[in-house]
Amino acid sequence: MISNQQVIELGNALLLKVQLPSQTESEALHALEELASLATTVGCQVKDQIIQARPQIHPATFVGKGKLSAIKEVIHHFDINLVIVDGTLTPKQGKNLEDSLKCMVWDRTQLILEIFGKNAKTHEAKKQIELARLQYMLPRLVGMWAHLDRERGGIGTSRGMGEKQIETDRREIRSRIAHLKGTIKQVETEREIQKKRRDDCLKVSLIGYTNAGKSTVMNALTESSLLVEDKLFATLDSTTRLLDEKNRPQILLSDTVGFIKNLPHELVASFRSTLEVVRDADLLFHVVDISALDYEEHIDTALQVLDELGANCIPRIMVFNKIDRIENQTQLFIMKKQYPDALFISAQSEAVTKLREQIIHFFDQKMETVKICLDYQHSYNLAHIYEWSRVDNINYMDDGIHLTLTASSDNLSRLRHHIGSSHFQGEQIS
Ligand SMILES: Nc1nc2c(ncn2[C@@H]2O[C@H](COP(=O)(O)OP(=O)(O)OP(=O)(O)O)[C@@H](O)[C@H]2O)c(=O)[nH]1
Ligand SMILES: [Mg+2]
Repeated sequence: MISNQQVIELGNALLLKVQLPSQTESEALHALEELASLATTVGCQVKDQIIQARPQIHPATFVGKGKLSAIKEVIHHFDINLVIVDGTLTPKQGKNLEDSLKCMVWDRTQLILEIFGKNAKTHEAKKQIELARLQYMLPRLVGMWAHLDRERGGIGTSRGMGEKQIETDRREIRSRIAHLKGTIKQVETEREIQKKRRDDCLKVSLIGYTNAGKSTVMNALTESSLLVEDKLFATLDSTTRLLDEKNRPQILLSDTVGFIKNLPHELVASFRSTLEVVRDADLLFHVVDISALDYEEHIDTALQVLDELGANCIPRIMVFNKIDRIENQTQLFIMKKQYPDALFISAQSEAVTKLREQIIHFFDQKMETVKICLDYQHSYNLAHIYEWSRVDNINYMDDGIHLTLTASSDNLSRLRHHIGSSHFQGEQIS
């Protein structure tokens, strides 16, 4: 029923951009570079790109009408199958462009949705993408079925087949959307239960622009083998692993979906639950690809997304990655001055393990060390003590078990509540 779910042969692509007066030429070129990376990720071969400087987006055809014939020539010359527009097309613009260019036209949103669709691995991610796609498609059905009416004598003469088909599709899509929302809600509830189980642990999330190297860092720190690719949106699900077997309380590290500027709002909504792990973190590692030309824009985008997620108050450590790609040592020196608290690493080198020490150090600073005396009657509480704190010293004396332990203030409150504050000797060591 839905043409968008068919496997589409993606061949030669042409990129199209309108440069508005608010944008410089180099900004426009950067935006097209990113669009080209997205297009390559989805499997297209980018043959050419066209930038048109205009005071505003044309309401009917996105680019100026006069530009269409030049675009048609390029389509013909390079045998283009797909035109990709940098921006969001209204349903009307999309339809008009396809009609005029006689070629498939996508906007940036559809391109990103396509990548997400290709890369989704888990059941949950697949449902989230399907939901985002259907929401995107709902107002665009008119364009998809118009050919049925054209074939049967044109729109407007009578209620055509296409129009009826649209109504059927709309109904089906709406009911599918409702079903998907229900399924996703259920997964969220399950996640909520898991979250409660993890409340005893300290949580660190790796966040940052897509392709910054988050999964590479995750693999190095947790000896995992998550997919790492020089492509955008290799990761679509959050993965959580134990950082260090021995550390108490336990520290969990999560890898998350990468951010991108102007993330389609359909996807922001769908991925809100996947990104819950970010909102729930005690510490964020903000990974930045230092070799990206527009890394500052990447930083801003990440900060905006954190803001939208309500995660901007969580302590954050900047991690500038891929320093092996920086030849100009002066640039590195200046950046270190500019970001004195940041870490500069190459996730592909051994030195990445220093991040683990940084994480442990960060939490250690927030820990308190206390002494307690547990009488033998209450020794069954030792299991909780070992689970929620780090036992620095333990002595079995005549009057009970003397312990020196270090834990976060949350876990200490929990222990006080659990085993009774009378066991705490009141002496706080640090
Ligand atoms: N030269 C260099 N390449 C790196 C480094 N870290 C990661 N990469 C490469 O950068 C690309 C992206 O790495 P990933 O770890 O997949 O990046 P990510 O942030 O998880 O990306 P998404 O999941 O797609 O958002 C891969 O080709 C990595 O091999 C590094 O320190 N130096
Ligand atoms: Mg990744």
